[in-house]
Amino acid sequence: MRLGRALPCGARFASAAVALAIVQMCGFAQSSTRCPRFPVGSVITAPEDLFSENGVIDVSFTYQTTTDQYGNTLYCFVNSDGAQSPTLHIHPGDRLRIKLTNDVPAPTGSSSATMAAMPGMTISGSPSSACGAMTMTAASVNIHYHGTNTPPTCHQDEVIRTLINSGQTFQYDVQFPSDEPPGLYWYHPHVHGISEPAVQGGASGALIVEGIQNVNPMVAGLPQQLLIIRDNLVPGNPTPGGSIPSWDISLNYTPVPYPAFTPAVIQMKPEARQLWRVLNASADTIIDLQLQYDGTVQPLEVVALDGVPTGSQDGTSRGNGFTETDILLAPAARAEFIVTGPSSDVQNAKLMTLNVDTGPDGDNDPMRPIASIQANDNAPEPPLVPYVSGPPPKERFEGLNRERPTAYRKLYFSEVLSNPTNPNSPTNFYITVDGQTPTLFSPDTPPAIVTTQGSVEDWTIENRSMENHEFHIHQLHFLVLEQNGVPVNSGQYLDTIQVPYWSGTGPYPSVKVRMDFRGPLTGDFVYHCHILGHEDGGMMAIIPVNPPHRDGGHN
Ligand SMILES: [Cu+2]
Repeated sequence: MRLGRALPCGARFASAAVALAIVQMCGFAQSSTRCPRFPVGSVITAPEDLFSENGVIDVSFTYQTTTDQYGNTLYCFVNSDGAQSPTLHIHPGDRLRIKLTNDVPAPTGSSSATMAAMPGMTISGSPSSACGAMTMTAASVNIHYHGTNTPPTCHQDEVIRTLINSGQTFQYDVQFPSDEPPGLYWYHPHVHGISEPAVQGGASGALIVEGIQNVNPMVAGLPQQLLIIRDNLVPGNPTPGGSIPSWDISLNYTPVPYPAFTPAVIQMKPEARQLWRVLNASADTIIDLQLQYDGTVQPLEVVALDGVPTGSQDGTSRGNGFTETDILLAPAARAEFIVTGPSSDVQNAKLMTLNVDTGPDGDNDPMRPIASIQANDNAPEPPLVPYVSGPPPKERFEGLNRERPTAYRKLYFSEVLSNPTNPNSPTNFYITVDGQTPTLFSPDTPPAIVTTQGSVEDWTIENRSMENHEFHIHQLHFLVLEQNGVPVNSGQYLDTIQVPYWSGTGPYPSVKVRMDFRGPLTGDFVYHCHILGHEDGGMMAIIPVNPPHRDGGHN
């Protein structure tokens, strides 16, 4: 259910209170040079690549905003040489230093006071518990390093208490572990209540942990294309249904808008083999990728999902690929796969998303093209994946499948109208431990689950609502054990997984996953639905992971 409201400045929010605060601040300075987007039908280009040197990436970002010609609010991260959303190439063990300055204008009028009055919008307790600013505004920002196994501490991957307000500068210094699986990750704002408009505005970029060729050598030396799908409001805000999507999508900032859905263009040398690294950086849109040449479905040789090389965690440290004809990508999910480009004879080669059945209360994510692929002898050669440079790295999740769980838990997604007698009232979204009372997210709510570093926990997550939800937890990847009670033997680790909608009768759809708290990280991990409208609407919670000496037993 998406009962957000269309606002004059183009934003849409699940929470009426947030909408009220935002509507009072519409009127950002407009500039055509900020957050530029490519014309419809453009040949895509890759973002700028930044590489670590001597184990460090040191970059300055400004967070900017503008309004596009359709009235939609755009956001972007821009580095000091003017590049938008550069791709950050990290080696395991590196440090990522981002000096982030918030150049989004301060909200005007009383919106700051309005937000400060809302639950969860101020950092309670002493100033020492805050990280940056104490009070959230409609211009607040922070950065989440999605999928990375980095610490949830201030100045690293902390999203609950980190607020960087208009005019403020904040130094990130994120330490990547030496056993981070090599693959595709990403960064995006994560301020609860306004994460959906920030991500739909386009403030997101890719993080690549280097070294996939040492795990899955089949990709060594292949040209690689980075493909980033984002979503945004449909201009004019037509009622979704049929071919009218709930959200438009874009590819590498080239819009693919309703109603014509003119695709972006990918140029390739004829029949070239390439590694496609696809990030669904949508806030809300579920994608089901398929590649078709003149109507014939093409094989996709999957080599990594959510940054973890496929087949790499079975004790051999060697990955292997498998072939799919379509790949479901939840918002935030990544898939890396090998494709063979069309020959010159192919008339109509297209990358598309198939229709996704999100449930009776879900968004409309219809079938539509994303890109047309043009075979062209003169197509520029994308950068190559490096050649194999060493043995596969140590497995991060070694032996997890053989561990005996220290706890079994059941959680569920649910949602209700905030005013059950008014179908147009905003929806309250919950993620709840079975047996407890559903509660909207607040950083000050006592946690429903506390655990201890070293634990291994099996969580069953049910969907008791009539739309899909996408479970995500920070700081770790989980092993997928079961879907709807049926064992999954892929041995795959993910950081985001879809739990399909409940039809209204019969058992609740579910997934069972194994959580690995054996790593060195402690602190407050958060878990939530990665449909960001749902997260902003309350579907998030904290699990404190305590060091063993503070809590001798498992909880
Ligand atoms: Cu959801």
